Amino acid sequence: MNSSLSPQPPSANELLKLASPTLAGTIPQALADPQTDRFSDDDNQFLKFHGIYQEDDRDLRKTGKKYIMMIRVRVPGGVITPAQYLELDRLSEQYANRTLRITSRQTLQFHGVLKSNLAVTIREINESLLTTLATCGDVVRNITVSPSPAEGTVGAQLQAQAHSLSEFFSPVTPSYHGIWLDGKELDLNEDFVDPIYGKTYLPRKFKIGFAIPPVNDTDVFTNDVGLIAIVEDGQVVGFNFAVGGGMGRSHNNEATFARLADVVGFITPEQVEQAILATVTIHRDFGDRTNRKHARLKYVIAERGVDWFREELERRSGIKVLPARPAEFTRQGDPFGWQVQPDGQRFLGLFIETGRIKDTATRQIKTALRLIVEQFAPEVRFTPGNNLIFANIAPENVAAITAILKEHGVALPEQISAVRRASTACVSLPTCALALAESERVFPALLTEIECALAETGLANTPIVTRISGCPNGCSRPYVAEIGLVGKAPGKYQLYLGANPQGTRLGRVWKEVIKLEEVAGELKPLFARYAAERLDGEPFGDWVARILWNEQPTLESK
Ligand code: SRM
Ligand code: SF4
Repeated sequence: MNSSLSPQPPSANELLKLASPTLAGTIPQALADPQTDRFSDDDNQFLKFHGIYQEDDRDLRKTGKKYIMMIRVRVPGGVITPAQYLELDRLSEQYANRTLRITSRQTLQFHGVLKSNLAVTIREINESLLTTLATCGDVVRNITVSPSPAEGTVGAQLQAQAHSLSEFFSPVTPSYHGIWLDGKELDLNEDFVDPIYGKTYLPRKFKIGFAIPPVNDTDVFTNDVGLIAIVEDGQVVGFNFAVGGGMGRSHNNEATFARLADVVGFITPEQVEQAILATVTIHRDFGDRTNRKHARLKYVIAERGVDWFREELERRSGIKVLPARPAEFTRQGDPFGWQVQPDGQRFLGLFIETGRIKDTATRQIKTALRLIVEQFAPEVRFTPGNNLIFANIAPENVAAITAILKEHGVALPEQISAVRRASTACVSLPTCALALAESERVFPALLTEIECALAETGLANTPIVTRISGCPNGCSRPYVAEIGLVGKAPGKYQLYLGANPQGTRLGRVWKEVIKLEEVAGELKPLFARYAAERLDGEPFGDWVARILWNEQPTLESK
């Protein structure tokens, strides 16, 4: 099935990229036309490279399709300044649906931006020294890094490396600046060739993540390239280099599957850029350009093998990959509550339900966060668990910040159950065009039912990584959750069990179809057995793998 042998014609996206390698399409013309509230389907493909998705509110379809845009900001490593946070907050009020959505790759999304407000929003994002370029599309996406300020200099080293890689892999097309920032007449030169990506860019998206053992907070093995930091005497001496991870699959298509990255070997920090460049070009040259469902690097690795990949990487980069160093993960998950940084300052890990920063009648979290940033100017960090960290806070400000949160009805992490804190949901309805079932909107209530089932079986406050996605693309990474729900149809899900809490094992299908209202009832007897049969300290996912998988050896990781 590889591209070079395949008799299939290139996919429609490949022809589009070939025809407009600057990625401009006819976006400038559509933007200048006030008569239309939308872009053409072809331009929609180009918009993605600029960080924009054309969507509609699916709840309102019956009254006629009204187009709205989602904008994704690039935030390598998830860290922004207080001034940038306040500006993004302001833009969300002025041009979007008054919410900010923290994503599972540590970025921020605006939802509900009208076409008429698109250019001004993008321009003002750039004026705050952030960009939206390459947060979507067939290029290197936002790079994830362990967000905990407790990592000190090691964390800072990785942040710096992520920023430099993000620059290095940024497409050089002049169209982003031309369309959104300069408003200049564009030279839509069909001969334009990106120096890394070539004329047709990558066959598909490409994701890079860093993790610092023992915490796998970025789900490092779900990336196309995962870099596992090896730390000696408080310094990063190199990385175990892993390739070929990815979550996306399709229902009833066995040729598509979730996959964890394989560790290829050890490289030094100085070799990282060249090793990833070689990997990106391997994806560029060997990825499937005929079938977008088979186009991720993971399929190249699955079909050609790690040894082939290592040889190809060494040939292209001149790097001699050394044997992997010992590195062990003990858990996924974000840091919560007040904690001390290595420099003595404080940080606060806040739980943001489903990553959505918004005010409600009972909880004004958006206002509270704004007030805290205005008054105390903490650094703001977004986590891969869709949560938020305030960093670099003077110890004397802890009480005042805690008081602001309380005044606005924001629960502190210690008031939230362990299962809820370990849980994530993808965006799904109403904005996601690919959603088959609800996710973000139904998850809080489902978690309440799961909390009850845990309490009734004597397991109150047990941390079980639970994730839901509205379709098999797996944007919340449900296949590495101890309990994973994957949307199949309205109200119906696949139920996955048995991944481990450190994110190094995929779950297996326990129920091919389950209704949302049946999920807690299905889990409760399993919780009861787990409570009775678990070994000392054994997590739920490990008990499932030890007991249930042996009882039902037919269960498969699909
Ligand atoms: Fe995703 C597509 C949201 C992380 C796998 N994802 C989408 C789109 C853009 C739908 C679309 O193409 O029309 C969703 C936008 C909905 C909306 O209204 O906001 C969407 N993905 C998200 C976010 C916002 C989910 C979240 O709850 O945080 C995450 C944004 C991350 C970011 O800031 O860049 C997000 N998506 C992921 C992840 C997790 C990760 O990267 O760690 C995955 C699984 C890992 C992987 O890539 O394999 C993921 N998203 C997909 C896929 C399947 C790709 C595949 O290989 O098959 C799609 C569909 C596609 O690309 O065609 C997709
Ligand atoms: Fe949309 Fe599916 Fe991703 Fe959820 S998992 S945001 S439904 S593409």
